[in-house]
Amino acid sequence: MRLLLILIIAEASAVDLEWWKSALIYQIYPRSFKDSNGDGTGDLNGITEKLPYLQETGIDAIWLSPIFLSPMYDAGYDISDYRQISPEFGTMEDFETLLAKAKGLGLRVLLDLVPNHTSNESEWFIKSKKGDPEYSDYYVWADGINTCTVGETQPPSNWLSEFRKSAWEYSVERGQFYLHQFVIGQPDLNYRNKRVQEEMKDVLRFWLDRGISGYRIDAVNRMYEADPKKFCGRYPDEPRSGDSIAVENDYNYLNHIYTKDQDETYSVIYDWREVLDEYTIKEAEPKNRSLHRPRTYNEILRGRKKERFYSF
Ligand SMILES: [Ca+2]
Ligand SMILES: [Ca+2]
Repeated sequence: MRLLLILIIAEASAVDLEWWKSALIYQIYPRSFKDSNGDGTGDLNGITEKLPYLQETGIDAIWLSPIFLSPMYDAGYDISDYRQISPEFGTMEDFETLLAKAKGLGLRVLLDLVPNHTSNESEWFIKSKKGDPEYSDYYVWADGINTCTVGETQPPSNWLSEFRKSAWEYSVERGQFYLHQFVIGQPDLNYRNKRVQEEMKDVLRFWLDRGISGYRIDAVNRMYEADPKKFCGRYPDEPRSGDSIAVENDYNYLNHIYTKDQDETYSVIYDWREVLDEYTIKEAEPKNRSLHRPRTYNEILRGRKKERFYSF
């Protein structure tokens, strides 16, 4: 199961700073929620139409499953541009209308952030595949392992995709393998590249600037993999899980000690917390500007400190 996380900004008054502690958050899957123009696909205007009804139900916020530009190989969790809305859902203007109406009704809007991977149709990935120096290191690329058989190259490690078989896909264009923890069309971003970290913080700000109240974050525990520098320059094989039901190539066949829950994830989450705090501080009264931060993300996961991160 993917580990999920929600980052939320606290807002103006002392009461509002605590809103997320007791908020009822309703998830909407836009494609099937409400089709406003009869083309068979749910859309933003359909959600906007239903906002008064949603308010009547007593919820405090809505969380929209991904609405971004995507070829939809994985229901929109394969994003080709984090800053654009998929035309099947509507336009930026439609989104701004939704936000304004929600605000008028006292409903907050959270968006789904999918930071682990983009779509392979992302401009970043297309440039990375070509070896563009600016984007070359945006994704997890690695050389294959040469075997005794002439011309045969094996993937860099035995890692498996969530959807079975190797998590590595060979790119003829680049002459290397790229990692995809999910489908082949979802190349994993490389968070060991500081530029990728900054890029994603800009994405966070892009939607916060438009007035959303926070993010639900998808597959956050897959953001980092083991650092090859600690393994003689190689990505280490994962051990067998011992799962008696799993067969070779099944995701559960291996124990994912090198592709999940890596400690480096916590520092990125703290960086994102700071981005959200920038917005909280902007909106808070001076008396509320002292914001408490939990000491470690580990503590939050253990439930010792349940501040502004939720995992479930
Ligand atoms: Ca529609
Ligand atoms: Ca990853």
